[in-house]
Amino acid sequence: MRLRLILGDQLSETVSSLHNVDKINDLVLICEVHSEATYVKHHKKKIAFLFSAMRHFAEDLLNQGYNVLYTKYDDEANTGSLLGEVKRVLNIHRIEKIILTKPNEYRLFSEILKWSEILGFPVEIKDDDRFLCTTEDFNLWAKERKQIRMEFFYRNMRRKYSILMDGDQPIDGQWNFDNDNRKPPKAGLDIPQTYLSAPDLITNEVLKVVDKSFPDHFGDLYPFNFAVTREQALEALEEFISRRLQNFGTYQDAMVEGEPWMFHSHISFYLNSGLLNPLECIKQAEEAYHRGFAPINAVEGFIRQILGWREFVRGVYWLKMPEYKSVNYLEATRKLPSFYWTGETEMNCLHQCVSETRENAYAHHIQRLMVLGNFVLLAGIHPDEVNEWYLLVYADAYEWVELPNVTGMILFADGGVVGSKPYAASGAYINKMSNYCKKCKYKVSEKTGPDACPFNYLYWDFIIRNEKKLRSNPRMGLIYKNLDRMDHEKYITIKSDSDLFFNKLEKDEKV
Ligand code: FAD
Ligand code: DLZ
Ligand code: SF4
Repeated sequence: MRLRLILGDQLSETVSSLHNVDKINDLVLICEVHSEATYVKHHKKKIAFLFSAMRHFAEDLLNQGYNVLYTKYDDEANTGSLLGEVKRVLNIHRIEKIILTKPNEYRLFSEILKWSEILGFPVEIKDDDRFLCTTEDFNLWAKERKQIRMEFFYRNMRRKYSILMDGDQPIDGQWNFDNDNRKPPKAGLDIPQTYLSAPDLITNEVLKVVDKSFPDHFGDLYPFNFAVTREQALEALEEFISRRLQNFGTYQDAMVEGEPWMFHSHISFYLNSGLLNPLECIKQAEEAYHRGFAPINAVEGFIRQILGWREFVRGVYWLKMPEYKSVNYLEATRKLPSFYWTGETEMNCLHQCVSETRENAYAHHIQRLMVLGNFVLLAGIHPDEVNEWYLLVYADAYEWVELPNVTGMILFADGGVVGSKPYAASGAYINKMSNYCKKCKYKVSEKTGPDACPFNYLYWDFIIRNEKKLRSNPRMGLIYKNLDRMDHEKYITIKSDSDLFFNKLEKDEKV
């Protein structure tokens, strides 16, 4: 009898830990445990989503004749840790071997590597083949290059999987159609509602447990409408393809007050937990293009996120860990302001994005990157503080995907592994891509002074503060030329406005 342990983000029947399973004799173990639910104080919706999806997945396996052992969070005998639960099974059943798929976080992977010695038992860790690029292939690809760039990795992946290809050339003659994408929102945009699923009995039971057991965790638990089964996740994907994909590219970077979902797919929760697999999402989008249902700029843009970015950041994570967790290239030191938890700030863009994050355990990419991310970059918040926040507030967050996006993409703390330059921007970018500034106390058109948009002076303060590290970056040359041309008085005002702002942050005064 072999014990097949399945983790909360491994909810795929095709997961490698179930390969060659003997349904009658093998035992499948799935457990809700305190250690995984609290290694950071995950958003309540994230815990509810995973517990409910785990329970539904276990039920599905049971119905198919698997031998499933399931530990509920509030079971009296629950030891609270994965190792404790495995020990409990070993004490009762005659197990020859433990089999599991490699955890997607270094933290848990390194713990489990010790299990065999602790337990005196064989533990087989299989690769996670739900990804489209193995870590070995990624490492080989990276080793051959002085600099790794997503765009070239993505082209290889397009070729490898023959996605949107015409022989060995990209369909429609281009790899990338971003020139047609990323338009500002226009008034009166008709944005479809995201997929909503009504909680069933299992989900309602989970919601009660989460409500009772995690009162001090961030976020609103209700309303809860996530998909929690593979069938529902497939419906969510189908809804995206039929209702939002057409506009995905055009409005990929647009932000509208009160519209948290825009034309994005909202499938990251399902992809990262295993309810959906990446290739089926890519194929469905590709098929929509071939049917003439969605334009190439939308389909290519969407596919690039999954075949390109998602696989790329996972590759970077395993290539660079564990050192990657402690890099701080720009030597940022500040604490995360309290308004990242409360939403209480006069800066309307941040108020909107934090509030939506609290309500939905979701924010779309450009909110994460250019509002929430831009601010922590410009303000010089320490990477540990920022990483912890991003890891706990989003229902799709696991370190393998969160860390490279935060440390690499938004903070430039890796000195240029993920991105070639920091994504720093002034208020003008947010004003162009959203309607947030219209209702803001600050004036985006003012560069300095008490009414000026803080992003405007903080942007230059960031450029000045990090001159030693960034001036030699060829992609920053123009910006430093502009700094050289800046008149002295403006330079001094930028510094004093920024100091004033940072003083307020330090004293936790409302900004
Ligand atoms: P869509 O915009 O519809 O994109 C489709 C899919 O592409 C996503 O579901 C996701 O699987 C993939 N994708 C898109 N961009 C990225 C990216 N940069 N990296 C990896 N995959 C990507 N994504 C997570 O899944 N988990 C995280 O913890 C996470 N943290 C992030 C932190 C920051 C600071 C930033 C800038 C981005 C982060 N992302 C993360 C990437 C991206 O923002 C989310 O994947 C996306 O917003 C999820 O919403 P969606 O499913 O509607 O995505
Ligand atoms: C995120 C999470 C949570 C909240 N709870 C559990 C759990 O109770 N049991 C479990 O097996 N997994 C859980 N997970 C997912 C794990 O944290 C995830 O498998 C690792 O972080 C590796 O990615
Ligand atoms: Fe954000 Fe500045 Fe616009 Fe206010 S004015 S919403 S702070 S970008």
